[in-house]
Formats: sequence, structure tokens, C-alpha cells
Amino acid sequence: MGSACSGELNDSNQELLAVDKAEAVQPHLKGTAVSTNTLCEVFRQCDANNDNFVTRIELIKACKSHPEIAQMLGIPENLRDSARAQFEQVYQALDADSDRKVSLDELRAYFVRAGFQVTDD
Ligand SMILES: [Ca+2]
Ligand SMILES: [Ca+2]
Repeated sequence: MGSACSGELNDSNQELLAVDKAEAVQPHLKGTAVSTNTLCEVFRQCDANNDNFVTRIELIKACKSHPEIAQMLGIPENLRDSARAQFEQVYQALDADSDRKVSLDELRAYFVRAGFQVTDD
């Protein structure tokens, strides 16, 4: 585990929508095989400042520059008003412990919950 206290908590966007975390899974992706290595790579691409946590801002930016990541996570590529609610839903599903940042473990757990076959190779 480790030093999770070094991260900053300066998300400017702190509104919390009441959503059902279970709703955010992507049924059409169920059964897709994804390796832990791939998840690590996705996580690194999202974690722009390399602090081992992905914030909302980082995830929004990652989805804009990497449409394939947005697609995997079930996030609309074009995050305009209506899509923001969907983004929030996915982000809160990712952020299982609601500390406003997503760890690699949380990302992995999200994929498992979403029905992906996460392999360890
Ligand atoms: Ca980060
Ligand atoms: Ca978290």
C-alpha cells in the first residue's frame, strides 16, 4: 500500500451527483479480455503528473486525447453538457472509495466489475 498522502486535493470540480455506481458498467464490452499490463498502460496515460492517482481533470484530458481509453471506460469522447453526467457516473464508479482520485487498483476493480476478463500476463 503506501504513501497516499502526498497527493494534492485541488480538484476544482467538486460537485457530487447522486448516482448508482453499479449503473456505469458497459454491457457491450462484457467478456472483453484485457491484461493487467494494458490497464497499467492506460493508467499511466491518464496519470499525467505521475502521482499514481488519476483525477477528474486528468481523466477528462486523457479521454480527449485517447478516444480508445474513453471507449474502454464507457465515457463519451465529446464531453459536453449532457455527457458530463455520464462522465461523472463513470468517474464515481471508478473512484470506489470516493476520495476523488482513482488508483490503479480502483481502475482494475472497475474493469472486473464491468465484466472484462482481466488477465495477469
Ligand atoms: Ca495524477
Ligand atoms: Ca479513490
